[in-house]
Amino acid sequence: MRIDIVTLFPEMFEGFLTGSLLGDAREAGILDVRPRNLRDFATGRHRQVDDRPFGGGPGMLLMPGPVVACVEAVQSDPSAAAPGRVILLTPGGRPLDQALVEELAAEPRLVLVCGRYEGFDARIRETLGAEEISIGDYVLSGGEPAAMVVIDAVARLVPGVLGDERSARDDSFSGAERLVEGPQYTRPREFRGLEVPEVLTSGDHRRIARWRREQAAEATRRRGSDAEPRGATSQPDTRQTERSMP
Ligand code: 6GU
Repeated sequence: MRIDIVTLFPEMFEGFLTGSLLGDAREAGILDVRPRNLRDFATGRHRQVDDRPFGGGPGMLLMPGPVVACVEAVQSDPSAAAPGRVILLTPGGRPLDQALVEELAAEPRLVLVCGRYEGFDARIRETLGAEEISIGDYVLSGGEPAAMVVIDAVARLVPGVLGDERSARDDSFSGAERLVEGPQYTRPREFRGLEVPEVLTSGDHRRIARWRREQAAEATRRRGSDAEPRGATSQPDTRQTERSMP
């Protein structure tokens, strides 16, 4: 899988991409992740990439010229087979969930564009046929941490990236049931007076499987069923229904 990242801060990705999971996958040739510096596509004496919004308002917007030029340069790289699915990371985008992560993991190539300032000129999305993704209802100062979240979640579903394929399949939120995982324990058997539940050390695999299913169902109920936000079923919903994010 190939992932290109368009960003004003390529150095933010250095530690992330050389860390254990992604570093190993890149070395093994399973994942090819390439940050590209948007500033290289700025024009003019001041290497400008952002400007004030027409009509007034706070902050600065990424200009269409440099972003479109950078994405088009990245897409025309003959070493990549597909042009890639172009994704703008912005708080007003489609919320990321595991179903979307699974969809993205099936793509041969992604181009992730990190926003800065107040966002993107609207013609960027139009020109590139891009989609927009958000990682949650809060505002980050830039799309870079969101791109890392997307890459982490997607990469671990790419075959060969995780050592043990079963661990991705058994995760919370994967598969049809969307159960939250129940509690798990490792050594020691007793920690500060807290014992590992007897069933887990019993060696009775049917009992263990049943206990785990019950615990997962209970954890799912406590969280607010079906992977809804915490408390969504136990309290009247007073959150705003309109997305009021920038
Ligand atoms: Cl993708 N970008 C920014 N700037 N803030 C966010 C976000 C993205 N997702 C949630 N908040």
